[in-house]
Amino acid sequence: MLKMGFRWFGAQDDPITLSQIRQIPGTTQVVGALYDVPVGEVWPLEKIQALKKQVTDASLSLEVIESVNIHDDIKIGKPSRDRYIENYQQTIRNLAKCGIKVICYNFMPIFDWIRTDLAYPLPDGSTVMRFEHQQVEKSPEEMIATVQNNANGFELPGWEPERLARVQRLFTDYRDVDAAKLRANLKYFLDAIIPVCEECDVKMAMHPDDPPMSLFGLPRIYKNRDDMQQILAMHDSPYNGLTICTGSLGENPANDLPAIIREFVSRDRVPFMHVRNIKFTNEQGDFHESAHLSREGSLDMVAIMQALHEKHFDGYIRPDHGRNIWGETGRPGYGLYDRALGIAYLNGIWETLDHEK
Ligand SMILES: [Mn+2]
Repeated sequence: MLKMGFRWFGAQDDPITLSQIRQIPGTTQVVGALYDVPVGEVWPLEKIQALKKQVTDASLSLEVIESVNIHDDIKIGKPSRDRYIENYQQTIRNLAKCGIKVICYNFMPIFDWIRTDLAYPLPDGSTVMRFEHQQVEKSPEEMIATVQNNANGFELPGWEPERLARVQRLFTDYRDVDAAKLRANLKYFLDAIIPVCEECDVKMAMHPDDPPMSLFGLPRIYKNRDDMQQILAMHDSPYNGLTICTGSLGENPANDLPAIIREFVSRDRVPFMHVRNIKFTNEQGDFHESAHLSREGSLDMVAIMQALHEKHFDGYIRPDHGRNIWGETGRPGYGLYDRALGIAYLNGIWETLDHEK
């Protein structure tokens, strides 16, 4: 059985309710987070307990957190990082007390993920997020302005306005951080937190860089199979794990997703999967997101699920960004309907694979 989950942004910020999530067939997990704790501060136990209670009162489980974001000082390697790492350790302990098993995080400088259009219309009238290489040739500020004007009034995860206001200063801070330095800073972080994870039985699951390529001169260190190997080797423990996001890694057509899944799932280092499709629109690798169904995009979703099935994947999984459809005015990529359709589809593939066995 897949431990199927649905990302939820909390009662304050998400127009989708827990009772709606509860009604999606085969969905038992909520993938949640606290959104009102500033990056770098300790997540208070009472607040996590309150979130946990909301979710369990709705007959759902909360075992995966996405994300506990990492303060830029840790990624840059400033002396102040030690204080933020101590806070992170305490957050892990507090989450463990509430039964959290997996923490998804990313190690991307400045930008959490980048799209150049958040509501690109498809011929069927739905809207999706899109990425055009030409757009990122602009200045970061111009790109941010484009993206924010198009977010339907929602604040996007990792794109907090107060953080983006400091974007110019962040670029200066990251000036001397190349890929080698960023890797060294990740290792420093992992060496400090993985022993706490082992003690608390909480697995870390790093999310790939999205898109998996360097933009605006910023380094990217989780782009492909070799990067994954390096991250795992930095601190060899089953608690130092990876999120495989088929959309993010799939944005580079050179990434062989079924092979990557087979390799790292059989090593038991993939506690969390994000499964979504994307569609390439030209030779330059511009793409837009799509419905999960294989023929709506460029990825072979059956081959992806087959690889997971073959390696007896028993971790947590969720559909990822969907289209905005049926008149829903939700957060770009995170509407109810298309992600629910995604779950039905992924569960259908899985059930078929179970039967064939
Ligand atoms: Mn993802």
